Amino acid sequence: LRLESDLHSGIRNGELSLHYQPIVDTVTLETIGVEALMRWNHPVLGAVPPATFIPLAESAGLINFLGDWALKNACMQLIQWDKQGIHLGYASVNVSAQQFRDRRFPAAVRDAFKLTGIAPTRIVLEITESVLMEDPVHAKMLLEDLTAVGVRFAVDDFGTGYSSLAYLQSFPLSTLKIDRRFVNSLTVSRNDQAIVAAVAGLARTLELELVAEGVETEEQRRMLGTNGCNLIQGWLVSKALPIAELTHKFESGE
Ligand code: G
Ligand code: G
Ligand code: MN
Ligand code: NA
Repeated sequence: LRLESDLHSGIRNGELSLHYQPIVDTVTLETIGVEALMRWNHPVLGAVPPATFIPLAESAGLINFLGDWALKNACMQLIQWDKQGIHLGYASVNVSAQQFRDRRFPAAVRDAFKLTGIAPTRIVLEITESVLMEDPVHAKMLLEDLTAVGVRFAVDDFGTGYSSLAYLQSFPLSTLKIDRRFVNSLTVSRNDQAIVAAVAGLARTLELELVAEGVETEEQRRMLGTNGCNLIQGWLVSKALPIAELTHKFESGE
C-alpha cells in the first residue's frame, strides 16, 4: 500500500518515463518502429520494474491515467523525432487488460490523436493474446471501431495464451509479436523451431507482420530470418533506452 501511494505521488512528480526499444528488419537491421516501455524511477527504491507497478496501477485504479499518459507521450515523441529528421515508422504502445476493458478506452485513443495531431496509422496498440481472447466478441468490435480511425493492432505475447484461430483471422490486426520464451531456446529446441515456423506460416497466411521479441544472439536472429520472421526486437539490437540515448544512437547512425 505504501508503494501504491508512492505511485500516486510518483506520477505527480514526474518519476515515470517512457523508454523506447527499436523494432528492426531481421536482415537489414533497419529500424522500422519502436516499442514504448514504461519506467518508474522511485526516489528511494530506484527502478521499480513494470511487472510490479503495472499490476499495482491496475489495482489502484491508476492504469487508465497512466496508459493515457503513455499513449499521448509516445504520439508526441514520434512528432518530436520527425522534427529532428528521425523518421520512425511507428510507435507501439502497450495496453493493459483493464484499459482495454474500460468503456472510455476508444475515446481516450481518439483524443490522443486529436490532441497530438499524429497520423493514427503510426501508432500500434499492443494487446496481449489472453486479453483479446477473454471476450473475443467485444474485442472484435473494439478493434474494428478503432481500425476505422486508422490505428493498428498487434497481438502481444503471442503463443502464450489460447487463441481461437477463427477469431484471430476475423480480427483486423497488423502484427503478431511472438513471445520471447519461444526465442529463448530457439537454437537448441526443435520444438521451439517448429513453433516459430508455424507462427511465421500463420502470419504469412493472414498477411500480418511478425515481430520476434527477446532476440539476444546473432544465431537467434539468423534462425528467425530463415524461418520467415521479418522483424526482431531485443538486446542483440538494443535495450529499451531513454529518449536522449536513443536519439543519439539514431543521429550517429548506429
Ligand atoms: O521491460 P519490461 O520490463 O519493460 O516490461 C515488463 C512488462 O511491463 C511487459 O509485459 C510490458 O508489456 C509491460 N509494460 C511496459 N510498459 C507498459 C505500458 O506502458 N503499459 C502497459 N500496460 N504495460 C507496460
Ligand atoms: O510483454 P512485453 O512484450 O510488452 O514486454 C517486453 C519486455 O521484454 C520488457 O520487459 C523488455 O524490457 C523485455 N525485453 C526486451 N528485449 C529483451 C531481450 O532481448 N531479452 C530479455 N530477456 N528481455 C527483453
Ligand atoms: Mn509489448
Ligand atoms: Na511480449
